[in-house]
Amino acid sequence: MSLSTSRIWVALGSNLGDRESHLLQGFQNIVDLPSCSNLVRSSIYETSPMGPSEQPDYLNAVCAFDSHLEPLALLSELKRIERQHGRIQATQRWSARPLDLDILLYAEQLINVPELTIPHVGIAHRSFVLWPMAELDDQLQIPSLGAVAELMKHCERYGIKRYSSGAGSTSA
Ligand code: A4P
Ligand code: MG
Repeated sequence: MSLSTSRIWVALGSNLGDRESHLLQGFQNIVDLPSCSNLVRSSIYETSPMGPSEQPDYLNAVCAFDSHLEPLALLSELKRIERQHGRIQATQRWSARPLDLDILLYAEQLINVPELTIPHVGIAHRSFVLWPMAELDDQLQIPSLGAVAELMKHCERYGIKRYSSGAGSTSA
């Protein structure tokens, strides 16, 4: 029996240590998941911090891939990858971190359980998510929120600038 896959979008963020390496290795860690195919990734962008301002600037990017991992199983795999990158559970919300992995979209699903909200709650207000998503698919529609291109017109920019290109697929 073949398992059906879903198109999944994940955001990556880093503002501690070698930020670019955390993101590049993070893409590879996702490619290496038990079920992941057809991964495409955006360029890497630099943004000033949303939330507490006395922390380093972030590098941010997104990727999209196909997987048959269920949403909560995927979340637990992503948390495992965050820990591999030295992430410790911070007491302060939105504190600096070597690698943050957020599930942005899981196909067309709307999920609202204590551990997981999809689409991710921040999407509509974050340039560092919308810009890289639009780079990969400028026609993308976010379930219940609308077109990425439209959301980009109204969101806070956080001084976003492209840090490095290299959009494309990452091989296993
Ligand atoms: N959770 C619920 N929904 C999701 C989802 N869709 N994906 C739960 C991932 N996790 C989700 O997350 C806290 C809990 O959210 C998880 O245990 C999971 O069950 P966390 O990663 O442990 O903590 P966090 O990241 O500090 O909290 P939060 O509220 O998720 O923060 P965000 O939204 O990740 O924002 N500024 C810039 N420029 N760039 C950034 O990337 N990121 C943050 C953190 C703050 N400022 C930033 C950036
Ligand atoms: Mg997070």
